[in-house]
Amino acid sequence: MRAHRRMSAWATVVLLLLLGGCGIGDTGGDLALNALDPAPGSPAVELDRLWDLVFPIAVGVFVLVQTLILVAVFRFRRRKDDDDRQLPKQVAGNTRLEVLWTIIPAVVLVFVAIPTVQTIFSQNEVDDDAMNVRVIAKQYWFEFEYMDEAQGGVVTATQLHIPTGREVQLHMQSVAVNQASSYDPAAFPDGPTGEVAQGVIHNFWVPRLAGKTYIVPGHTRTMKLSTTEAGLYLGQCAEFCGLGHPNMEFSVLAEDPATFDEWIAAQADPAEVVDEGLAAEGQQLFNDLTCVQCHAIEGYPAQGLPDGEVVPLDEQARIGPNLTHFNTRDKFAGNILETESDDDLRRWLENPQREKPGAQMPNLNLRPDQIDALVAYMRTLD
Ligand code: HEC
Ligand SMILES: [Cu+2]
Repeated sequence: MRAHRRMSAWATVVLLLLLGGCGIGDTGGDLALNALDPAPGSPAVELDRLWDLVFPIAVGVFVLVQTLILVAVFRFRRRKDDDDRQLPKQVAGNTRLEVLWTIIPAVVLVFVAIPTVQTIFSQNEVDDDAMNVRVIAKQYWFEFEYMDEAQGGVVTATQLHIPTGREVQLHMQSVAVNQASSYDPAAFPDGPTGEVAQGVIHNFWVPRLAGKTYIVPGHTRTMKLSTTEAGLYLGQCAEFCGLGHPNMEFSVLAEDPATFDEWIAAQADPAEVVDEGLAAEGQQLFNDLTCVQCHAIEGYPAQGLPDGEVVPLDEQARIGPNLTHFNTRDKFAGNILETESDDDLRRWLENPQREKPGAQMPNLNLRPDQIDALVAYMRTLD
């Protein structure tokens, strides 16, 4: 009786775990990190098709094998009246059986392997007119740099904009956060170098758009993204990369090409210089409190230069995100805080590690009045 009760307790636990799995994918509505709900026209569609083929086969094999094991265990178990000294009937060397159970799995494996290998290759086939974007994985956020002339070298963080209906080729690299303040592509040939201080391994994953790709230090890893459906697609670093890993999120915003071009044009504009008020104080503090040593703001009135002269973007610091158009991303600090919220921004400036454990921005022990001025200045960065 007691064994019976223990069995049902275990059965309940297993059932609850299984049912828990059913919730995954539904919890985030349309934005869920759900590889089984691929965006139309994305590489993830092919992966989903492969899943639809392989998963039922795998389940079939699993059920068949487990059933045969259970049948054998129960049918041939030791019975009370069994003679202990007598061996069971020996059946080794049945040629027909052995040929069958070699050929059938081989056929199943070949049937699965052909579309799998085809898919692996087609995942990396890119149109000639694909748009090229460099993805720089840092601890713990992603930087995106548009590489083609048409996009004018725009640099942004955490939210990658892509046009619908066009393939995007990502060139992904990992960089230690305190390195490469101004980024040098020549330092990244397609192979291990050992010369540049590298970052750690990250993994770029936007489940509804494409498979996972490791970003391995010292290499440039490529990956294809595309979709025909405008929308916001969530992404997550899928490899443990340090303390901030669970908060290393990002998003891909797919927009129709006209909207995308407008966005690019706006991103290429420098920030406006502020002349008066609290925001102007913040603009000055941005220099005095060392923010400029880690963050770029295109058009920022640099100290010590003749009036009206600015430091070009590619000579500015790239340790933290480019803040030139900070207000245009919906979230910041690795997609965990709301850009719109003054409260979130204040809390970030007060103590970055409290908001995002492991964050590589130091706590600068800012006074509340300094934070007021900095927030006022940040709000001009549209
Ligand atoms: C030592 C380098 C360093 C200094 C100095 C620094 N930051 Fe940062 N900052 C970072 C890094 C790195 C991040 C990214 C952290 C993350 O998301 O994990 C960041 C993130 C931010 C963000 C969020 C940006 C985004 O889009 O995610 C803001 C805003 C910001 N810093 C403002 C400031 C201000 C204002 C100052 C000066 C008071 C400052 N930072 C000083 C390194 C620095
Ligand atoms: Cu990571």
